[in-house]
Amino acid sequence: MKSSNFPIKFMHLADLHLGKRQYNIEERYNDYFRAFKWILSEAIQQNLDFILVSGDLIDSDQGISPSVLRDIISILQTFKEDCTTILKRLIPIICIEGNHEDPFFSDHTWLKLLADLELTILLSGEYNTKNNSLSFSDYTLEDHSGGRIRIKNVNIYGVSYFGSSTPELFPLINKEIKKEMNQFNIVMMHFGISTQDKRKTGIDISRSLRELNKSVDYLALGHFHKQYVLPEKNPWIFNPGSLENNEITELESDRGAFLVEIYEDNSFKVISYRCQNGSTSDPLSIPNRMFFTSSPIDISETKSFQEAKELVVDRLKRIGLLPKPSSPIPQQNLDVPMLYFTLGGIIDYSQLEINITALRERLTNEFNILGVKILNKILSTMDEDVLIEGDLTYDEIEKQIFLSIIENEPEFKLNKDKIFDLFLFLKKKLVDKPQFKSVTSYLDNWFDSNIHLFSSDFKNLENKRKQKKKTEDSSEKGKKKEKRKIKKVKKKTKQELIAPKMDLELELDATLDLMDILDKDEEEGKEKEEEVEDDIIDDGDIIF
Ligand SMILES: [Mn+2]
Repeated sequence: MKSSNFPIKFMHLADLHLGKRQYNIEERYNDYFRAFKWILSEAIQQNLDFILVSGDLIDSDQGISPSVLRDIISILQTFKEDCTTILKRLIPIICIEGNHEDPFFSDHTWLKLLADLELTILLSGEYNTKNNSLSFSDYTLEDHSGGRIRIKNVNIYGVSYFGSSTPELFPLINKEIKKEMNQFNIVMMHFGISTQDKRKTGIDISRSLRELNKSVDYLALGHFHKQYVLPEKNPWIFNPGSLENNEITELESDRGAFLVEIYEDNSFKVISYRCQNGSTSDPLSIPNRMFFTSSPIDISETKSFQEAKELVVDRLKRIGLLPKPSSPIPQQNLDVPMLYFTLGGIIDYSQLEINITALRERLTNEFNILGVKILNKILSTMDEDVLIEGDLTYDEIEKQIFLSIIENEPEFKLNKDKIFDLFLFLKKKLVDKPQFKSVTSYLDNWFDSNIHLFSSDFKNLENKRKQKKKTEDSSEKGKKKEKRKIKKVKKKTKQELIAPKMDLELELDATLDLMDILDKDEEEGKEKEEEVEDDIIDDGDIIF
């Protein structure tokens, strides 16, 4: 081996969530692409050998539109062209599927499409249900699939998202991957380590996970949106964190990317890049959109909402939010901040006077901001049935409401945790762009595998429903009937194709997916949360 091969250099990224349009603001959509672009130009400057993306390259949870796909293709295409012009070679972008790429619900994902277009390489070790094994075939350009690729002295293995069944894979990976002389083994996976984020469901560091280190030099993780490296001594587990801020809590922790150099003796060095709140010229900082936050603003003392608006403006001025300049600063400038705060207090006038839209307009006119997200937690002495006690978060309120519905149903009450998870899942799948097909098949499968939880009365009901569905299907006449038959056959074939993955999914409590809903941006898209919160306060009632 020529020594000029070393060091081998790569960058490890995860959770880019391209396509996300946070708070439904156009420039926030662009921000995720901007962060990726920054990385790609750094990749060329650093003369990398390859780039790893450990899941959630695309935020396709609710499906993506043609224009999002066009933008993703375009950024990858441009990168390819730039590499060819500047480096006279390509820097492969190696991906795995994360939970946001929805590998469970389709047999052809957006990532697979990008791989087919040879814009990325998609690795996925194949899980075999029959003999409970995981195999890594070499990636081929003929069918753009495989579980393993070799670049110089590095073997890269990819495993797509497996939710809470992930620990079952560790022994299987251990069996498959061998440590060979002068070879560096990387495994890409999409899961979080439980100790690293208390708000999310993670995987414990078990003995079988630790054993991986015998054959794996670098475990390239994604999923949790914060940066961490484990263990402290001789680390081999790496999670770079998200590349842009996906939710307000992400401001609390480091996020970014890793630059890794592998040397001839198989030792390696990791350099950490950190995302910055606003523009920066630090070479190891990735510029992100500036977020300007304030501690909760209490309007208890105000006599009208008009007065409250002025109090808010005054308060924000005092804590340093810049007024609108005479000549506007372009919104592409990352220092034009996104404003985020909670409005609280107990007012003596009616909730009906509260007009968040008017307040938002007032602030947008007054200050140099990209947009504003206001959490409305105002209570009024005029409204009698105040539902909210104490300082509950949106998630807690949602949980209370779901549980109160569930506890009203004796059948559900016995298994309220499972039903609660199901509710969250359904909510996630039904808001924004409902995916009815996947919801119905998920529900059918859910009941099939959870029917033991219910009483015999309920089982009978469910059987009757299925019978009815069958009879309805068979009573359809002529062409319709034929069409349906064909559809059913197609569906069945499709189900068989995705069956192994579905089986795994169904065994788990779906918590990993569900946690994502809880953490999902409250205002994403159509400011649902605000409406919901307003509903609670206005009517003491809420309907999803
Ligand atoms: Mn993610």
